Amino acid sequence: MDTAEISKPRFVSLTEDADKSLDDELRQLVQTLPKEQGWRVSNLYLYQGFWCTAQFLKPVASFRKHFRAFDSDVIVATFPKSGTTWLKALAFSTLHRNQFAKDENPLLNFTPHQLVRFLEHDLYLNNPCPDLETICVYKTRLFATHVPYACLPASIKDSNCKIVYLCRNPMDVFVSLWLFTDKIGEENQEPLSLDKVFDKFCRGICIHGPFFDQVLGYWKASRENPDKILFLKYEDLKEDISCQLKHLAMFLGVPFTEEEEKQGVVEEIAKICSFDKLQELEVNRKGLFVSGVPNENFFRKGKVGDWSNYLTSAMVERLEKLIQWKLDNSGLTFKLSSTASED
Ligand code: PAP
Repeated sequence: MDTAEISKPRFVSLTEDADKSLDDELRQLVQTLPKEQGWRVSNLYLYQGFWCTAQFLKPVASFRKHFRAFDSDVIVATFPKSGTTWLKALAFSTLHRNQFAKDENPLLNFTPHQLVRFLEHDLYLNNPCPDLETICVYKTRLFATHVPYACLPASIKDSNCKIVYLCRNPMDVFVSLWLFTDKIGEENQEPLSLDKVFDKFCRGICIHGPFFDQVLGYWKASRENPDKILFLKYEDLKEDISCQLKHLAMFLGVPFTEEEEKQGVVEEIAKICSFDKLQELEVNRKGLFVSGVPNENFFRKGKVGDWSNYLTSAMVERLEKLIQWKLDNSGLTFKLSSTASED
C-alpha cells in the first residue's frame, strides 16, 4: 500500500457493481426497503429497523443467518463513534490478560480492530461463512458489532454468551461521526454541511441509526438480563476507568485478584488502552482499517463534551429536547460534559 493511497482515504462507495454482487434475494429486498440519501454518496436502506448501506446488507444477513454463538463468547456492541476502539482494547486486555506476558500485550503491535474483529464490518464482509475457529486464537472468542440488539442472531440472544454494550452521549457521537465521515470523503466532494447532517441524525438517518433506538434496545435488554448484558457509558469510563475495569472483569467472569490489584494490573490495562497510549503507537498511526479508512482516524480527541466546540445553541436545544423525549421513563441518562477529574 503506498502512501499516496493512504493519504486519499475513501469508503468503498455503493456502485452498480457492488449492487450487482448482492444475492438475488437481497437485490429484490433492496427494492422494497425504505431508502434515504446517506451522509455521503451512498444510499441508506432501512433494514431490520436500522439504516445500512447496500454494501452491508449481505454481511449483516450472513452474520444473522450463519453465526452460531458459543456460551463462552463475548460480544462488544456499540453505536459507531461511541468508543468502540477503546472498548475493544479494554475487553481484549482484560479477558486475555493471562495469555500473554505483562509487557507483551498484543495491543503494542496490532490495532484494537485487528484483535477484536467486527462481525458484519469485517469477518462477514466478503465471506458468508468465515472459519471463526481458525480466526480466533484466544481461549474465549471476542467479537464486535454495531448491529442493534433486536437484529442480533438468535443464537447470541438464546445462548449464555455475554454482551458488553458501550454507549456515549449523542452530542459527542454526532460530532465524532460527522468529522469522521467528512474526513474520509472524496477529495472533490463538498464538505458535509453540519446543518444537513445534524438534521438527518436527529431524524435517525445515519449509518446504524436511529441512535436512540439502538441505545434503548441494548439498555432495555440489559435491564431485563443484567447477567448477560453489561451496559457501560463512555463518560463513566472517562471518569473512573479503574472502577469500570473491575466491573467489566467481574462481569466477564475474570475478576482481578487481590494480588493483581496490588501489582497494579488494573492501572496497567487502563494505561495501555488509554487514548494517549493507543494514539501514539505506530500500529495505530499507520495502515488502514478493512474499509480502507486510515487507522489514525479512529483517534481524534477522545474527550467528553467536545460537541460544545461545534454545535450551535439551536442544535443543542433540539438534541436536548430529543434526549428528554426519547429517554423519558427509560431510566437512562447521558452525561453531556466532562467532570473535573477527566484527563
Ligand atoms: P467506530 O467507528 O469503530 O465505532 P470508535 O472508536 O467508537 O470507532 O470511534 C472513535 C472515537 O473514539 C473517537 O472519538 P472523538 O472523535 O470524539 O475523538 C476517538 O477519539 C475515540 N477513542 C478512540 N480510542 C479511544 C480511547 N482509547 N479512549 C477514549 N476515546 C477513544
